[in-house]
Amino acid sequence: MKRANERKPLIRTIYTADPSAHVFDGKIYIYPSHDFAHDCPDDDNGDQYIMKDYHVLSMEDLDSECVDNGLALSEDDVPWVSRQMWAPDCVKVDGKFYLVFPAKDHDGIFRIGVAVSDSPTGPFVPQKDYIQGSYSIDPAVLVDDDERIYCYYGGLWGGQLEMWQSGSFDENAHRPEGDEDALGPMFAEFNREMNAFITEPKHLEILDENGQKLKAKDEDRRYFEGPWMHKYNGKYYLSYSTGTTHYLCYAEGDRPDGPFTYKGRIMEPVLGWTTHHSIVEIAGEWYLFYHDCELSGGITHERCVKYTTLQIAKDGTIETIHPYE
Ligand code: FUB
Repeated sequence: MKRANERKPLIRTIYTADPSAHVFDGKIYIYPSHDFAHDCPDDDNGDQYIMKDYHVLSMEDLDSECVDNGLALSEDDVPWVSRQMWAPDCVKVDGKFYLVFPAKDHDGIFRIGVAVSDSPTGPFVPQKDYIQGSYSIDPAVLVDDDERIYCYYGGLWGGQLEMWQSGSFDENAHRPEGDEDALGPMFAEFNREMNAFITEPKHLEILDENGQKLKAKDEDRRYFEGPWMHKYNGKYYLSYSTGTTHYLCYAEGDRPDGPFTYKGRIMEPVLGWTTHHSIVEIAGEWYLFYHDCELSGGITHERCVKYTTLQIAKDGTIETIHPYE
Protein backbone atom coordinates (compact mmCIF):
# COMPACT_ATOMS: atom_id res chain seq x y z
CA MET A 1 0.00 0.00 0.00
CA LYS A 2 1.25 3.48 -0.93
CA ARG A 3 1.97 6.07 1.77
CA ALA A 4 -0.14 9.24 1.65
CA ASN A 5 2.63 11.42 0.20
CA GLU A 6 4.20 8.78 -2.05
CA ARG A 7 4.61 9.75 -5.75
CA LYS A 8 3.34 13.25 -4.96
CA PRO A 9 5.36 16.51 -5.06
CA LEU A 10 7.13 16.72 -1.69
CA ILE A 11 7.31 20.49 -1.81
CA ARG A 12 5.05 22.87 -3.76
CA THR A 13 6.45 26.30 -2.90
CA ILE A 14 9.57 26.06 -5.06
CA TYR A 15 10.53 23.89 -8.05
CA THR A 16 13.03 21.18 -7.16
CA ALA A 17 14.83 18.42 -9.07
CA ASP A 18 17.67 15.88 -8.93
CA PRO A 19 17.05 14.80 -5.31
CA SER A 20 19.98 13.26 -3.43
CA ALA A 21 18.43 11.80 -0.28
CA HIS A 22 20.27 10.74 2.88
CA VAL A 23 19.51 9.79 6.45
CA PHE A 24 21.70 11.76 8.85
CA ASP A 25 21.24 11.14 12.58
CA GLY A 26 17.84 9.49 12.05
CA LYS A 27 16.29 12.23 9.91
CA ILE A 28 15.74 12.39 6.14
CA TYR A 29 17.52 15.16 4.23
CA ILE A 30 17.04 15.82 0.54
CA TYR A 31 19.58 17.82 -1.47
CA PRO A 32 17.86 18.89 -4.70
CA SER A 33 18.57 21.33 -7.48
CA HIS A 34 16.42 24.45 -7.23
CA ASP A 35 14.71 25.03 -10.59
CA PHE A 36 14.27 28.63 -11.64
CA ALA A 37 10.97 29.46 -13.37
CA HIS A 38 11.26 31.40 -16.67
CA ASP A 39 9.86 31.53 -20.20
CA CYS A 40 13.05 31.10 -22.24
CA PRO A 41 13.09 28.24 -24.78
CA ASP A 42 14.65 24.80 -24.15
CA ASP A 43 17.80 23.66 -25.97
CA ASP A 44 19.99 20.54 -26.05
CA ASN A 45 22.67 22.38 -24.11
CA GLY A 46 20.47 22.58 -21.01
CA ASP A 47 20.53 26.39 -20.99
CA GLN A 48 16.96 26.30 -19.66
CA TYR A 49 18.27 24.85 -16.38
CA ILE A 50 19.12 28.19 -14.80
CA MET A 51 19.72 27.32 -11.18
CA LYS A 52 21.13 29.93 -8.84
CA ASP A 53 21.14 28.39 -5.37
CA TYR A 54 20.42 25.38 -3.18
CA HIS A 55 17.76 24.76 -0.56
CA VAL A 56 17.89 21.64 1.64
CA LEU A 57 14.63 19.77 2.29
CA SER A 58 14.03 17.58 5.32
CA MET A 59 11.47 15.15 6.71
CA GLU A 60 11.23 13.66 10.19
CA ASP A 61 10.08 10.43 8.54
CA LEU A 62 8.41 9.36 5.29
CA ASP A 63 4.91 10.27 6.48
CA SER A 64 5.71 13.72 7.82
CA GLU A 65 5.63 17.08 6.07
CA CYS A 66 8.60 17.96 3.89
CA VAL A 67 10.22 21.20 5.08
CA ASP A 68 12.18 23.70 2.98
CA ASN A 69 15.03 24.86 5.22
CA GLY A 70 15.69 27.97 3.13
CA LEU A 71 18.78 29.20 1.34
CA ALA A 72 21.76 26.90 1.92
CA LEU A 73 24.20 28.23 -0.70
CA SER A 74 23.91 30.86 -3.44
CA GLU A 75 25.98 31.32 -6.62
CA ASP A 76 26.78 34.82 -5.34
CA ASP A 77 28.77 33.26 -2.48
CA VAL A 78 31.04 31.07 -4.59
CA PRO A 79 34.01 32.92 -6.12
CA TRP A 80 34.66 30.46 -8.97
CA VAL A 81 30.99 30.07 -10.09
CA SER A 82 29.44 32.03 -12.96
CA ARG A 83 26.11 30.19 -13.36
CA GLN A 84 24.03 27.01 -13.39
CA MET A 85 24.33 25.30 -10.02
CA TRP A 86 23.08 21.87 -11.10
CA ALA A 87 22.48 18.57 -9.27
CA PRO A 88 24.24 18.39 -5.86
CA ASP A 89 24.89 15.74 -3.25
CA CYS A 90 25.85 15.94 0.41
CA VAL A 91 28.09 13.73 2.52
CA LYS A 92 28.88 13.58 6.22
CA VAL A 93 32.57 13.12 7.00
CA ASP A 94 34.07 13.40 10.50
CA GLY A 95 30.98 15.23 11.82
CA LYS A 96 30.89 17.88 9.06
CA PHE A 97 28.50 18.11 6.14
CA TYR A 98 29.93 18.69 2.68
CA LEU A 99 27.70 19.88 -0.15
CA VAL A 100 29.25 18.71 -3.42
CA PHE A 101 27.91 20.55 -6.43
CA PRO A 102 28.56 21.29 -10.11
CA ALA A 103 28.42 24.73 -11.67
CA LYS A 104 29.93 26.62 -14.59
CA ASP A 105 33.14 28.50 -13.90
CA HIS A 106 33.93 31.90 -15.43
CA ASP A 107 34.97 30.20 -18.72
CA GLY A 108 31.59 28.45 -19.00
CA ILE A 109 33.11 25.07 -18.08
CA PHE A 110 31.31 22.81 -15.61
CA ARG A 111 33.42 22.05 -12.53
CA ILE A 112 32.68 20.40 -9.20
CA GLY A 113 32.95 22.35 -5.97
CA VAL A 114 32.51 21.69 -2.27
CA ALA A 115 30.99 23.75 0.54
CA VAL A 116 31.00 22.84 4.24
CA SER A 117 28.68 23.26 7.21
CA ASP A 118 28.27 21.96 10.75
CA SER A 119 24.58 21.43 9.99
CA PRO A 120 22.97 19.17 7.35
CA THR A 121 20.77 22.07 6.27
CA GLY A 122 23.58 24.61 5.93
CA PRO A 123 24.29 27.42 5.38
CA PHE A 124 27.32 26.00 3.59
CA VAL A 125 30.62 27.85 3.28
CA PRO A 126 32.19 27.24 -0.13
CA GLN A 127 35.81 26.42 -0.72
CA LYS A 128 37.55 29.20 -2.69
CA ASP A 129 38.12 27.16 -5.83
CA TYR A 130 36.65 24.10 -7.51
CA ILE A 131 38.19 20.66 -7.03
CA GLN A 132 41.27 20.62 -9.25
CA GLY A 133 40.93 18.10 -12.07
CA SER A 134 37.13 18.01 -11.78
CA TYR A 135 34.79 18.65 -14.68
CA SER A 136 31.24 17.92 -15.89
CA ILE A 137 28.17 17.53 -13.67
CA ASP A 138 26.02 15.46 -11.29
CA PRO A 139 28.39 14.44 -8.46
CA ALA A 140 27.17 11.64 -6.19
CA VAL A 141 29.33 10.67 -3.24
CA LEU A 142 29.60 7.30 -1.51
CA VAL A 143 31.33 6.85 1.83
CA ASP A 144 32.25 3.19 1.67
CA ASP A 145 32.27 0.79 4.63
CA ASP A 146 36.03 1.31 4.97
CA GLU A 147 35.44 5.12 5.12
CA ARG A 148 36.97 5.83 1.69
CA ILE A 149 35.05 8.56 -0.12
CA TYR A 150 34.21 8.08 -3.78
CA CYS A 151 32.77 10.58 -6.22
CA TYR A 152 30.75 9.49 -9.26
CA TYR A 153 29.94 12.20 -11.79
CA GLY A 154 29.53 13.23 -15.41
CA GLY A 155 26.84 13.98 -17.95
CA LEU A 156 26.63 14.09 -21.75
CA TRP A 157 25.58 17.01 -24.00
CA GLY A 158 25.08 20.13 -21.80
CA GLY A 159 26.95 18.28 -19.04
CA GLN A 160 30.09 18.50 -21.25
CA LEU A 161 31.46 15.00 -20.56
CA GLU A 162 32.29 14.33 -24.24
CA MET A 163 34.34 17.50 -24.37
CA TRP A 164 37.04 16.03 -22.10
CA GLN A 165 37.90 12.86 -24.05
CA SER A 166 41.34 14.18 -25.02
CA GLY A 167 42.16 15.11 -21.41
CA SER A 168 41.54 18.82 -21.97
CA PHE A 169 38.39 20.79 -22.74
CA ASP A 170 37.43 20.71 -26.44
CA GLU A 171 34.09 22.28 -27.19
CA ASN A 172 33.99 20.62 -30.63
CA ALA A 173 34.93 17.12 -29.50
CA HIS A 174 33.32 14.22 -31.36
CA ARG A 175 30.36 12.63 -29.57
CA PRO A 176 30.64 8.81 -29.52
CA GLU A 177 28.01 7.37 -31.86
CA GLY A 178 26.84 4.12 -33.45
CA ASP A 179 29.13 1.17 -32.66
CA GLU A 180 31.66 3.30 -30.80
CA ASP A 181 31.95 2.61 -27.07
CA ALA A 182 29.63 4.74 -24.95
CA LEU A 183 31.26 6.97 -22.36
CA GLY A 184 30.82 5.81 -18.78
CA PRO A 185 30.50 8.10 -15.77
CA MET A 186 33.61 9.41 -14.03
CA PHE A 187 35.07 8.07 -10.79
CA ALA A 188 37.56 9.67 -8.38
CA GLU A 189 38.39 9.38 -4.69
CA PHE A 190 38.15 12.38 -2.35
CA ASN A 191 40.57 13.08 0.50
CA ARG A 192 39.10 13.27 4.03
CA GLU A 193 39.25 17.07 3.99
CA MET A 194 36.98 16.95 0.91
CA ASN A 195 39.11 19.53 -0.91
CA ALA A 196 40.95 17.37 -3.47
CA PHE A 197 40.74 14.22 -5.56
CA ILE A 198 43.47 11.80 -4.52
CA THR A 199 43.09 9.57 -7.56
CA GLU A 200 43.22 10.43 -11.24
CA PRO A 201 39.59 10.64 -12.46
CA LYS A 202 38.70 7.73 -14.73
CA HIS A 203 35.73 6.55 -16.77
CA LEU A 204 33.80 3.59 -15.37
CA GLU A 205 32.96 0.69 -17.66
CA ILE A 206 29.39 -0.54 -18.05
CA LEU A 207 29.32 -3.93 -19.79
CA ASP A 208 26.55 -5.92 -21.43
CA GLU A 209 25.66 -9.54 -20.61
CA ASN A 210 28.56 -10.71 -22.84
CA GLY A 211 31.17 -8.59 -21.09
CA GLN A 212 31.30 -6.06 -23.95
CA LYS A 213 31.24 -2.30 -23.28
CA LEU A 214 27.83 -0.76 -23.99
CA LYS A 215 27.82 1.05 -27.33
CA ALA A 216 26.81 4.64 -28.00
CA LYS A 217 23.86 3.51 -30.16
CA ASP A 218 22.42 1.49 -27.25
CA GLU A 219 20.49 4.47 -25.95
CA ASP A 220 18.11 2.32 -23.89
CA ARG A 221 21.02 1.19 -21.69
CA ARG A 222 24.07 3.43 -22.08
CA TYR A 223 25.01 6.04 -19.48
CA PHE A 224 23.87 9.65 -20.01
CA GLU A 225 23.89 11.47 -16.62
CA GLY A 226 22.81 11.35 -12.98
CA PRO A 227 24.94 8.58 -11.42
CA TRP A 228 24.12 7.17 -7.99
CA MET A 229 25.83 4.41 -6.03
CA HIS A 230 24.25 2.19 -3.40
CA LYS A 231 25.59 -0.95 -1.80
CA TYR A 232 23.48 -4.03 -1.20
CA ASN A 233 24.78 -7.26 0.31
CA GLY A 234 28.36 -6.16 -0.33
CA LYS A 235 27.84 -5.45 -4.06
CA TYR A 236 28.02 -2.05 -5.71
CA TYR A 237 25.03 -0.80 -7.72
CA LEU A 238 25.61 2.04 -10.15
CA SER A 239 22.33 3.60 -11.29
CA TYR A 240 21.89 6.39 -13.83
CA SER A 241 19.71 8.10 -16.41
CA THR A 242 19.81 7.10 -20.08
CA GLY A 243 18.95 10.70 -21.03
CA THR A 244 17.59 10.57 -24.58
CA THR A 245 15.44 7.50 -23.79
CA HIS A 246 14.51 8.76 -20.31
CA TYR A 247 15.05 5.56 -18.30
CA LEU A 248 16.62 5.05 -14.90
CA CYS A 249 18.83 1.96 -15.17
CA TYR A 250 21.30 0.09 -13.01
CA ALA A 251 24.42 -2.03 -13.28
CA GLU A 252 26.13 -4.25 -10.71
CA GLY A 253 29.79 -4.59 -9.76
CA ASP A 254 32.08 -6.12 -7.16
CA ARG A 255 34.23 -3.03 -6.68
CA PRO A 256 33.44 0.69 -6.27
CA ASP A 257 35.25 1.44 -9.53
CA GLY A 258 33.69 -1.35 -11.56
CA PRO A 259 33.50 -2.81 -14.06
CA PHE A 260 29.72 -2.88 -13.83
CA THR A 261 27.36 -5.20 -15.67
CA TYR A 262 24.07 -3.80 -16.89
CA LYS A 263 21.16 -5.35 -14.98
CA GLY A 264 17.95 -3.58 -15.86
CA ARG A 265 15.59 -0.70 -15.60
CA ILE A 266 14.61 0.94 -12.30
CA MET A 267 11.99 3.31 -13.64
CA GLU A 268 10.08 3.97 -16.85
CA PRO A 269 10.05 7.60 -18.13
CA VAL A 270 8.48 10.34 -16.06
CA LEU A 271 6.69 13.48 -17.28
CA GLY A 272 9.46 15.80 -18.53
CA TRP A 273 12.72 15.25 -20.42
CA THR A 274 15.11 14.57 -17.55
CA THR A 275 15.01 11.81 -14.99
CA HIS A 276 17.37 11.83 -11.99
CA HIS A 277 17.23 9.96 -8.71
CA SER A 278 18.82 8.68 -5.56
CA ILE A 279 18.39 5.38 -3.71
CA VAL A 280 18.41 5.28 0.07
CA GLU A 281 17.66 2.80 2.85
CA ILE A 282 15.31 4.21 5.50
CA ALA A 283 14.41 2.14 8.55
CA GLY A 284 15.27 -1.10 6.78
CA GLU A 285 13.31 -0.41 3.55
CA TRP A 286 14.60 0.98 0.25
CA TYR A 287 13.26 4.10 -1.45
CA LEU A 288 13.76 5.90 -4.74
CA PHE A 289 13.77 9.70 -4.71
CA TYR A 290 13.18 11.16 -8.19
CA HIS A 291 11.54 14.08 -9.97
CA ASP A 292 9.02 14.81 -12.66
CA CYS A 293 7.24 17.89 -14.00
CA GLU A 294 3.77 17.28 -12.53
CA LEU A 295 3.72 20.48 -10.47
CA SER A 296 4.28 22.72 -13.52
CA GLY A 297 2.09 20.64 -15.84
CA GLY A 298 5.06 19.39 -17.87
CA ILE A 299 7.46 22.35 -18.13
CA THR A 300 10.83 20.60 -18.41
CA HIS A 301 12.82 23.03 -16.26
CA GLU A 302 10.15 23.36 -13.53
CA ARG A 303 10.34 20.02 -11.78
CA CYS A 304 9.27 18.61 -8.41
CA VAL A 305 10.88 15.94 -6.24
CA LYS A 306 8.99 12.84 -5.14
CA TYR A 307 9.75 9.48 -3.58
CA THR A 308 8.45 5.96 -3.93
CA THR A 309 9.13 2.54 -2.46
CA LEU A 310 11.77 0.44 -4.20
CA GLN A 311 11.52 -3.36 -4.21
CA ILE A 312 14.93 -5.01 -4.10
CA ALA A 313 15.11 -8.82 -4.16
CA LYS A 314 17.66 -10.71 -2.03
CA ASP A 315 19.95 -11.08 -5.06
CA GLY A 316 19.93 -7.30 -5.61
CA THR A 317 17.49 -7.31 -8.54
CA ILE A 318 15.40 -4.14 -8.61
CA GLU A 319 11.75 -4.26 -9.66
CA THR A 320 10.96 -1.78 -12.46
CA ILE A 321 8.73 1.10 -11.34
CA HIS A 322 5.93 2.40 -13.55
CA PRO A 323 5.64 5.87 -12.05
CA TYR A 324 1.99 6.57 -12.82
CA GLU A 325 0.41 3.15 -12.18
O1 FUB B 1 19.07 19.75 -13.21
C1 FUB B 1 19.96 20.02 -14.28
C2 FUB B 1 20.34 18.76 -14.96
O2 FUB B 1 19.17 18.11 -15.44
C3 FUB B 1 20.99 17.73 -14.08
O3 FUB B 1 22.32 18.00 -13.82
C4 FUB B 1 20.74 16.51 -14.86
O4 FUB B 1 20.97 15.32 -14.17
C5 FUB B 1 19.30 16.70 -15.27
O5 FUB B 1 18.41 16.28 -14.29
